[in-house]
Amino acid sequence: MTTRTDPSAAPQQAGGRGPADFLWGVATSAYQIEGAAFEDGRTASIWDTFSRVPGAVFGGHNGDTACDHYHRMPEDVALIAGLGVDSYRFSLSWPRIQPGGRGPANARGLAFYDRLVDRLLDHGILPWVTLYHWDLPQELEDAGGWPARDTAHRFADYAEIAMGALGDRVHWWTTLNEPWCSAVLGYETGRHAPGRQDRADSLAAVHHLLLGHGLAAQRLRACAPAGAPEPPQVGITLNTTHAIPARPTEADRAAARRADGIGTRLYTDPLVLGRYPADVLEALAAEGLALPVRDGDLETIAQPLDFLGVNYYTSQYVSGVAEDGRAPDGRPVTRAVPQGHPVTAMDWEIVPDGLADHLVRLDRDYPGIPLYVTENGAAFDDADDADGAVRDDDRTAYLAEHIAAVARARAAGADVRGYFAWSLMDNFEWGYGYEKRFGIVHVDYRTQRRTVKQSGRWFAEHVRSARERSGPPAAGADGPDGTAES
Ligand code: IFM
Repeated sequence: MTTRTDPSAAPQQAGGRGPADFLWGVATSAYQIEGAAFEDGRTASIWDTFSRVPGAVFGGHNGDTACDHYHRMPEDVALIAGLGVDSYRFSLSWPRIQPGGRGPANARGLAFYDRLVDRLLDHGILPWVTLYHWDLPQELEDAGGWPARDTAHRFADYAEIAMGALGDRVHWWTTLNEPWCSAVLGYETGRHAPGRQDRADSLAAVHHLLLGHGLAAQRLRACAPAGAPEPPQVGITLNTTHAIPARPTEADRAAARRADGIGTRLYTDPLVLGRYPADVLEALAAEGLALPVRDGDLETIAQPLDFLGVNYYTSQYVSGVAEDGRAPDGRPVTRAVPQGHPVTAMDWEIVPDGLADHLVRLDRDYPGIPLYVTENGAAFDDADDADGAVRDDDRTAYLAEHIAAVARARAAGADVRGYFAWSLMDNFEWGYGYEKRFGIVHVDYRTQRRTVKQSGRWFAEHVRSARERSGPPAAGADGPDGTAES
């Protein structure tokens, strides 16, 4: 499946200090950090529009300035270099590169990413590009958005522009980040941009996002510059659902299977196996819903994956029994039942074992595809002390426990090849605005001052010692204070 035979090759291309077989990184996305929303020819994305809808985003916040990364990029790359990680995963802003989502490239927008990639490489940091992290050009939404089939074709054109500009230096390409969020939060619940609420549109969006992935993957491979040292590594990042029966009953097991179907297999099956899961299609049909699949679409979607990116934050415990014991409309019940685990500031239960189990399960059900944890991290209500230092023991423990879970998955045989902390720095957390902080670097939004938190220092030290041990995370990963190395 993968064309990459020497896993250490890419980090070495980037500057020569990659671990033998494990990639450590930090991640961000364009709208969440860049700011400069209307500079150098960038046009509006659906998030520029949505964040101006009264009540849509906490405090009326928006990404106009965000972390001002567009202007502070050199300082931020130095920060990443200081953490000593191998790779930086960032996304490109489609409306910055191709204003309006169609037509020619915007040279000034591309120039920013050109400078970013060069600077990363100068520091020996591997650039890992995500093409789409939710900032659809508003004009494409006005023309129908992801529920419209044409958007998938526009996405492939944009992928070609990006590859043409950066493909001589960028080796790792993620097409989409978390299509579940784009489709479900964007078009069904309306909690994310563009804020629509229509289940049929949401399902059409699922299919067209996956089709867009397939078309873009084909285009990236077809358009890779002839002079590039190796074929590009092309994959996708999913926030698959790790569903666990709340109790060991048949009803709860069936509910977990349904949650897994709609949250995981609806994406992984077409991408890897070239078919949608029959049980999910049947359940949708029972509701009078269907995916708008045309002949040949599934072949397009199932392009070979060089890797699968997995974003993991929590697990979902589910019950198949309604709270009052009844299923009012006769439909099967799939009800989330929190188990009383400690939670993050997002109210997400902290379940590190879920990450280990989920990686093992993906590796078992979709063998032969290298897995990368492309996001993992936590929001907590940080308090800085008088010196501006942030002692985020909670986030540090969260990272340590989840990195240990990755080690357990590897020990159980799962082919996990990298871990990216979400996020490099505090940033615009979508509907929560700047209220929720996920960074391992603190951002003072009044001054734009960056301060590495305790979790960032711990992560840097963990990466350094893991590299000394030759790469993979240790089975008994070190404690949050970095003192208990195995
Ligand atoms: O901040 C987001 C990111 O953009 C996508 N994955 C989840 C993160 C935390 O909610």
